[in-house]
Amino acid sequence: MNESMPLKTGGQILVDCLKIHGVELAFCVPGESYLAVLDALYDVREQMRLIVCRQEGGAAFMAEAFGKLTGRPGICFVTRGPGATNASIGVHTAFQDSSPMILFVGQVGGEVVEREAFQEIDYRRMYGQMTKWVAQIDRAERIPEYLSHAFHLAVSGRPGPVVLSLPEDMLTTQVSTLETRRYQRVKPSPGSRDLERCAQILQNALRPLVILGGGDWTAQACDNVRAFAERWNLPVACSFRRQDLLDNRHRNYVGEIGIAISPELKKHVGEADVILALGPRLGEMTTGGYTLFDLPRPRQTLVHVHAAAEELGRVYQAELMINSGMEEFAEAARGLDPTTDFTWGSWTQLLRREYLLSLDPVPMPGALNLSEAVAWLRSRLPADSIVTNGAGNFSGWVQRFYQYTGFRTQLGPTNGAMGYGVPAAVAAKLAYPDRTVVCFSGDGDFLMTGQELATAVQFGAAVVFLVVNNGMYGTIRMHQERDYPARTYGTALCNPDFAQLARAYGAHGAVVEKTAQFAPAFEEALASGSPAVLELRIDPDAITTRASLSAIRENALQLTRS
Ligand SMILES: Cc1ncc(C[n+]2csc(CCOP(=O)(O)OP(=O)(O)O)c2C)c(N)n1
Ligand SMILES: [Mg+2]
Repeated sequence: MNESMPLKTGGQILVDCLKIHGVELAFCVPGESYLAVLDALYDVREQMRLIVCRQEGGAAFMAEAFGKLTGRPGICFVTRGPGATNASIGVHTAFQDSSPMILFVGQVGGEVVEREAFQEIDYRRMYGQMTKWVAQIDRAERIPEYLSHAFHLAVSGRPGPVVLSLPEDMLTTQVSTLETRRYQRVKPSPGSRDLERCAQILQNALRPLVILGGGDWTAQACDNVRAFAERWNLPVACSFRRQDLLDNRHRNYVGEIGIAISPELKKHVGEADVILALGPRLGEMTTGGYTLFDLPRPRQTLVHVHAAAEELGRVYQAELMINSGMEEFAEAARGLDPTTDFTWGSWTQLLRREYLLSLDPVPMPGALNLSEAVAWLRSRLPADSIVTNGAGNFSGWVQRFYQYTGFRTQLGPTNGAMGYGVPAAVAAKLAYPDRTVVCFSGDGDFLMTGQELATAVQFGAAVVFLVVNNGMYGTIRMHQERDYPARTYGTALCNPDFAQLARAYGAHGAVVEKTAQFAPAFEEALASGSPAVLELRIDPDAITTRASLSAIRENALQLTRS
């Protein structure tokens, strides 16, 4: 039964609602526009930890990473105009990565609204295309209703971000409200006829391939999919930066279908006769820029399962489309039994064998070989470690040579947002202090959010940050050499001394220049018990795991000559 509550400020009501919805951790950069919320957070400081960050981009990335990691909406508070614009990168990431998140933004009071008052922005227009919902709470007594809708929306269907704008006068008004209940996760389940069809399509397959992806997963769903893959002996690939949906050490895991898909796996995708896509949108990164599968009807029999009905049939017209939550589908799939023996045992084995071969370290220009360093980490890191990365070519080394060990051991931006790795790692360490957290950044990437090292030090988030330094925005340089060879421009970087920079923040810092130095330097970083930065100085020629920069340039020059 609803009960009327005593008089409280809008700020207090909002924080009461966060408590009811189970929020224990929130990220912010403060602003005078939401002082009333900060004041209410002061009262619950023992139950709800507030992490104060150095830039709203960092705070929003942390909230996104928390949402991605836990499946519960990551909470972020930022101030008006400049705060909101800084935070937008995290919101965009949550949108493209399908991560539940709620961003609260301060707003000018009703008495001055629409005058372009100080720092005023209409958030509905600003955030319209990168959120599931943007709204402004104009009446404090309706805060519980808005928050209930925000939490439900953030996790429903395809999870994603919600932005709620908080006019200053609304936050200080005293009102009484009705009680609210905690949100629930509500998802569609697959119908029995769909499941039968799915089993039938699989049963008739010669060379099936499963692709796991998207953002609606839980540990339980991953475990059920593992059992399903084992029962049917299916080869399982993961989409771009979703490599942790099946333990890569599992005999059915066969690699990543992302921008750096192995040439062998790419060939096998073309040879497959049935594709069972569980969760991915089948977006640009998972389809090699919409070239891996024929448009709009792939040659392969496509079964597409997605939590959002609106993603089904959007680009690819599947033979069978199933609108289901991943947990619901995975549980049902675990119960599917093959009726006769299937014939693709050697196909699964072949794909697995090729994946294992792709893990062997490769030669690399320079004295520090990243494939060797990552191969060492693979055997050194505890199985529940979380490995984060930002965007840039450096991420190719960890994504190829590391073996992610299961659900949410990887945090990477599928929208390619530079600067993601550092704040994501800080959020992961704060959410799971007992797990080892390692962050891979590039030199360009690190300095986009490196100021959150201060947050890591302030809140004791002992992450090991690896900065792969090649003195350039390497990815762009690579594209430059491909398209405009030998005309390097706007991509070179003059970097600080990263180890000294780390020490200035109060973190541990060291430089690694040779492969043999990596293991002892990593052990020392870990043993420091504090946030630690290892600058990994690599040869700029080592641009990808498969080609050198000079070879790319030479190739392009030859093409222009011929
Ligand atoms: C926020 C943001 N800005 C710009 C880009 C475009 N971009 C993609 S990769 C890249 C360079 C990355 O440089 P670095 O971190 O040094 O990694 P490297 O490619 O050198 O390994 C740039 C500028 C982006 N993806 N995200
Ligand atoms: Mg670089």
